[in-house]
Amino acid sequence: MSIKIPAGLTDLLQGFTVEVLRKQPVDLVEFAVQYFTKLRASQKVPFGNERSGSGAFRATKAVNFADEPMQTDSENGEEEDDDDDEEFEAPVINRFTRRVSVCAESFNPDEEEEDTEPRVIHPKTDEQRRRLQEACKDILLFKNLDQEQMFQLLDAMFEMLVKVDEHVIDQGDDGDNFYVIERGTYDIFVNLDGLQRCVGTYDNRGSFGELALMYNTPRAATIIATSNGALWGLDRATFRRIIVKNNAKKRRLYEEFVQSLPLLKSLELGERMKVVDVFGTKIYKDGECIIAQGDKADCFYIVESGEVRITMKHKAKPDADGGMEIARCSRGQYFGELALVANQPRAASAYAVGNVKCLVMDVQAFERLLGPCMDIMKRNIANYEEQLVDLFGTNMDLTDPSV
Ligand code: 1OR
Ligand code: 1OR
Repeated sequence: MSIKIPAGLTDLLQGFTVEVLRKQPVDLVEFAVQYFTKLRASQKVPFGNERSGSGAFRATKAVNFADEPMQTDSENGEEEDDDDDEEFEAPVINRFTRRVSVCAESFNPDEEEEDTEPRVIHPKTDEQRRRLQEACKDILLFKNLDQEQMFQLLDAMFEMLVKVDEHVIDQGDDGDNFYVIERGTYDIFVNLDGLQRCVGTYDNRGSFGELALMYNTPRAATIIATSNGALWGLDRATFRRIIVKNNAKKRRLYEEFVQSLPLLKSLELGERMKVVDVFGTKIYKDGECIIAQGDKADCFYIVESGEVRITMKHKAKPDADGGMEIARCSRGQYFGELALVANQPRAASAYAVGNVKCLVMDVQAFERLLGPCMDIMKRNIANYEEQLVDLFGTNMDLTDPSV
């Protein structure tokens, strides 16, 4: 049997290999995604195009040495957009370049193939369904789903009791389920330089286990129960059919907006798209409290539309009724970072002025994804401290919880 090697393939792979050898990336798949995304964006052929011509890369879908359908999802998901007008297409990552154990299924979030798949249904009592709905009501990944998608998710979820010290997830394993916490506390451990470090906790709320399912990667952290607890599991196939498909839509909707955000300018395109994957949108009515001063913090906010009023009660001005207005945030601006960065209660309150829509991210995603944006945030926090002196005539440290 003879296999035709598409024109340009050797040069393409050679260029990529040289970059890998030069840069020695830790995460090869992520590096490949970034590399080929940039290559496509640049719309030019950097390797030996005088021989192969720019049209050569059209043939990349032929890099299929097997009869099975190709895996096209990736951390960046750009392949999900079928853009035939491109000069050349981003090469499809074939199954020989990926971890075999985690890419058994082929899935294109934009195809309607899910309707032929059998639905997973775990029957539940009314009481279980009520508890499940309560546990899911603040799950950010579920915020942008329509009613039918939500029904299907709830049908597919199953209850799991966990015992203290139980490993719900082990770093490096393949991803089987996504988990929503009904109750219990859980530690997050990550292997950093060969040492297991506790990098965070879940306290009776939230969810985990989405990354391995979204990106076909090994589990990125170990999750251990620190109390007896209860979780709701969602199988990988249903998660991908509903959430990953919805994320492809979210990326298209929000790509332009996240590109325009000054806060995210230190992130690569792929990293910005991961931000889109994990945020949920929340809508607030006029006057609604989004953040209350003194509360424990677990989310970060970016205003998509409307205006947010920030107010502060300060012991230097105890008579200011309901707090003094200290700032306003509008489209593209962020708030709620201070408590997460300084690990302290909310320093101020935030209220909707008219109808407001925010992109909301949980603290774990904030820490995992927004590290490169920390300089901008810290500069802003230093600014708050200066303003504090002007407004309240005090040089009190804003990170002091007694303020
Ligand atoms: P997963 O499918 O990879 C482990 O399985 C889960 O732990 C992961 O999805 C997330 O849902 C959750 N880095 C990676 N995964 C994390 C992190 C995290 N936190 C929670 N998970 N970091 C900690 C941020 C507080 C970054 C550590 C360097
Ligand atoms: P947070 O997590 O503490 C309240 O929740 C948020 O209000 C806070 O993060 C900031 O994102 C936002 N001082 C403190 N927080 C402020 C301020 C501010 N402005 C907005 N926030 N100052 C206003 C400076 C123009 C200084 C205080 C007088």
